[in-house]
Amino acid sequence: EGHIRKATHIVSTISDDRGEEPLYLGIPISEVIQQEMSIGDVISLLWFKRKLPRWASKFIEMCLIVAADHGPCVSGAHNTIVTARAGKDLISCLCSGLLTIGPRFGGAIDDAAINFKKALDNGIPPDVFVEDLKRQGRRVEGIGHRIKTAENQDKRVEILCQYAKQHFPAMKYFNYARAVESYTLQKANNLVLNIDGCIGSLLVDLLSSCGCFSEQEVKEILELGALNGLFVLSRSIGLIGHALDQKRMKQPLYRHPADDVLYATE
Ligand code: Q5B
Repeated sequence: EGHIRKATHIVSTISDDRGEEPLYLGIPISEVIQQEMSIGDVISLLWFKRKLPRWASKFIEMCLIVAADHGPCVSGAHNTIVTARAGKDLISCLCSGLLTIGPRFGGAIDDAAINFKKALDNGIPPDVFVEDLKRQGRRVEGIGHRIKTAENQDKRVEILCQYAKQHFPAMKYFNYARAVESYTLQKANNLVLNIDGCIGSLLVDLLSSCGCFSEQEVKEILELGALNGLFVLSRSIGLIGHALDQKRMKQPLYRHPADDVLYATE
């Protein structure tokens, strides 16, 4: 008599821990190590379910490196520092920082990618794209920075752009994002293509030109919100660093100075 298969409550397609060693998309971790696969390759296997070409997984690693930290003053690091100084454990400090990642800070990658792609695919000129969003009362995701300007450019954007120029088969979405930046810079000099917009547009170029994904699959990856995951993963490195830094120095409880608050209650 044949076995009756019990209905399962969970379906999982990326890894398997039942055997002697874990499998990442069917590849035993010993083979991952033996083949000298990189962290970019592991991300590709577990997030995108593909083994990407070396130039592509190297780009993913570069994103992780350049976005790992941006000093103690940004929203995420600030939250982590305050939490560490309140005596909380490492995971709470990390989570507190991560929870600030969103549409204004670090979490604009997917929307930037989706918007730039849609606009270019539909042949919308950059100025029309910007003005359409403005009419809707929306900001251009991937554009604008608190301290970076046309005169004080973001080195991270430059580094990623240089790599893409040397290794990417195509850069049309990045070039479109740059054209949007040229237009927004006419409005204000801090409306630069920021790290989110740079990573977002270049990842659309990467996914569309690496030969591993159909058009539909690229859209699905963007809609899943996968690209913000890169900022989250990368910035976790810096946030953990900030938590350890504060704890190492035994910094006391933080209290914001009252003279830095406008009490507008009367
Ligand atoms: N205006 C980033 O704004 C920021 C506009 C815009 C149209 C825009 C803003 C924004 C879109 C989201 C985005 C990623 C909030 C940023 C990051 C990681 C980081 C962070 C770090 C790191 C900055 C002043 C005037 C207003 C606005 C107009 C501004 N942005 N118009 N499209 N995109 N961007 N986020 O300087 O007429 O006066 O009302 O939301 O891509 O998060 O290092 O700090 O690694 O940690 O605070 O790099 O650009 O300016 O909000 O006072 O606006 O500019 O409508 O116009 P600001 P605001 P008006 S990268």
